[in-house]
Parts: sequence; structure tokens; C-alpha cells
Amino acid sequence: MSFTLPDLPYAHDALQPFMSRETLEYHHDKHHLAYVNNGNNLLKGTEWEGKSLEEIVKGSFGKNAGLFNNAGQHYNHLHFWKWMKPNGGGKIPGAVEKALVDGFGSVEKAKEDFIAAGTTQFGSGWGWLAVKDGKVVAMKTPNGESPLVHGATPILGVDVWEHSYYIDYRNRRPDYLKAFVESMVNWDYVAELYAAATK
Ligand code: MN3
Repeated sequence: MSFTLPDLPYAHDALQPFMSRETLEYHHDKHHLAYVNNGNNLLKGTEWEGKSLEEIVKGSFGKNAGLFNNAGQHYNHLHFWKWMKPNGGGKIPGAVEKALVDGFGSVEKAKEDFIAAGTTQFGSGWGWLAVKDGKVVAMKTPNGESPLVHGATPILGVDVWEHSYYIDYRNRRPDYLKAFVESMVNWDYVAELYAAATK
């Protein structure tokens, strides 16, 4: 398959004031597009041409750094746009709420550990909630990596590359993460991925 840039599932200004139109114009229209274009060029002539995105991400990890970085970031961003919505945050669907209590002791602790993962990822990368061995855990990964290449299935991820928050939050990454959790997360999409990961 070849990679294509999806449309954002909302208008560029729909996440304001938590994420600006300018951030999404750069992040989606330019950064994600570059991963798509570079990924397509690097995929040509490799053994992964014609494979699914997840197979490309897992297969190229540790074997073809250029392809992996771009395919991994394409995978991460495809989900990232859907992990946010206008008027996000708020009520967590029952099945996910139960899984967070099982995994962390409470929803508050789950949010805290997720924010801590994103805060302590040194340099560019991602913070995650992922299903590992049937339980939801918090993880962090550098650059374009994701739980997918570490034996787990991502159900929520937040981009902590500076391009995701520097226009709106400058160096205040923890404030961006707090706003992400409280005002941007699309928990219905998290629930969809959690159901798929645990069926
Ligand atoms: Mn990004």
C-alpha cells in the first residue's frame, strides 16, 4: 500500500484555544504530509511494498531506519488526529474507565501516569496508554516509535515533539499534556481501540 494524508476529522480551528489553527496547519498539513511523502519514496523497492501499514512499521523497526521513522510517524499521526476532538476530555466510557481502574488503581492515577510519561520523555517522542498482556499501562517512546514495536497495542497517544505544542505552549510541555487530557481527548476513539485490542 502507499501512504496517504487523511483529512483532519475537524476544522483546523476546532481545537482552539487548546491547540491553535496555526499548530494544526503546520503539524497536519506540513509535518504529517512530509512523513507520507518521504515514507512513500523510501517504501519503493523494499520487501514491505504492498504490506499493511502495521506490517511495515513492525517489519522495518531496527532494519530500515529511514522507512521506519516515516512509516512509524505516519501510523502515530493517523491515530493522533482521531485521539482529539472539539470539547474533548470529559466522560470516559465505562469499559475504559474500568480498565484504567484495574491497571492504575484510579482514573486520576492513570491520567497522572500518562502525563508523567509524556513529560519525562527526553526530547522528541510520544506518551502512551497501551494494552500489554491484557492490562492498560503507561509508556513513553522516542521519535517515531510506538507501543506497537514494544509488544503492546496503543489505545491513546500524545505527540510530545515540539512541533505539537511549541506555538501554543512554548516550553510548557506539562501544560500542553494537561490540556490534552482534560480538554482534547476523544475517549470514544480510545474505547474503540481498547475493544479491538482486548477482544
Ligand atoms: Mn507530530
